[in-house]
Amino acid sequence: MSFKSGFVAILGRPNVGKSTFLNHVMGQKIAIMSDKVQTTRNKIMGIYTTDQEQIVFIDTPGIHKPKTALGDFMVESAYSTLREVDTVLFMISADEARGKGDDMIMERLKAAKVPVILVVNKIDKVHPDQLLSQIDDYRKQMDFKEVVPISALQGNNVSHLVDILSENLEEGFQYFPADQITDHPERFLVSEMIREKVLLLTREEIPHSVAVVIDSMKRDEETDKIHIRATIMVERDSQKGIIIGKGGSMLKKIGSMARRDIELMLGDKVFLETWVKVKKNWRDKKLDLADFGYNKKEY
Ligand SMILES: Nc1nc2c(ncn2[C@@H]2O[C@H](COP(=O)(O)OP(=O)(O)OP(=O)(O)O)[C@@H](O)[C@H]2O)c(=O)[nH]1
Ligand SMILES: [Mg+2]
Repeated sequence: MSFKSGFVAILGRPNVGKSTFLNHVMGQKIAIMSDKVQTTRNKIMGIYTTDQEQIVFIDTPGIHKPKTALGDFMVESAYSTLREVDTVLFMISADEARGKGDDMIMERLKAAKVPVILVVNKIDKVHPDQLLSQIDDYRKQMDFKEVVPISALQGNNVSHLVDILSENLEEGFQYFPADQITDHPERFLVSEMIREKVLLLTREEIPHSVAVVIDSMKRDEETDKIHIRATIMVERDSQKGIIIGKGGSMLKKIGSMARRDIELMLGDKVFLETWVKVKKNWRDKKLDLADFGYNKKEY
């Protein structure tokens, strides 16, 4: 049998569960997840390979009305996938009614003329009757190739969705080696895991104001551990105080939680050192954005 492959983008509003879905399919954490909106900031590939096929999933930042240059970057990078993929998974949340944001996304999807599968996620949160009326409502808005209800968190119907994608793949190359799971370097995943812990442990504007930069990452021959130095960037002095916490307690917590995840990912012992720095309004400064990995060249 010949090899099949294809590119699939996962698009939708923030917080609907796009990254949770990607991680479930991949069986490991590639994209960080949180209960805050706008968690994902870059396109992230999850490369799913079997003997007969390769599906390249592209997780994207949640589409929202941008208020900063970072927001512009995020939304544009999400939409840029429309030029690169064979199929779009348009993900919505079963417990949220259709809103203006969803309508706007559907307008863009219609214009892109790419096959779209409506994925209704978080079905564990609603009664089946509510699900049916929501699907009815969406079907009236545009023509979907398929409609698939899932729970990315519990895994319900996720493999069925992957089967549907498999059936629709065309003959094609194996674009990436079978053991490659993502397009980002380890350093990116490490910085994201640190940012995930900040998202988990802080509230309000802090999650949005934080970027993480890896200053260095190398094996220390003496201790035989990977020594990582990372800087957590914030936008204001007050935020720096919160991230450091009383007597450094918050930073310690962020560091030890992140270290555990990083060790799991790298399969190695890690020594993680973190600093906190203020970069005023970095989310609106093009140069800072590029420095922190939010570079237009990325899409
Ligand atoms: N109950 C329930 N919660 C879910 C499900 N899928 C995701 N979640 C939760 O929804 C929240 C958002 O998940 P993410 O995967 O970060 O969402 P996202 O769409 O990638 O969000 P952005 O990156 O901000 O666009 C997290 O708290 C998840 O645990 C699901 O199937 N059921
Ligand atoms: Mg995400």
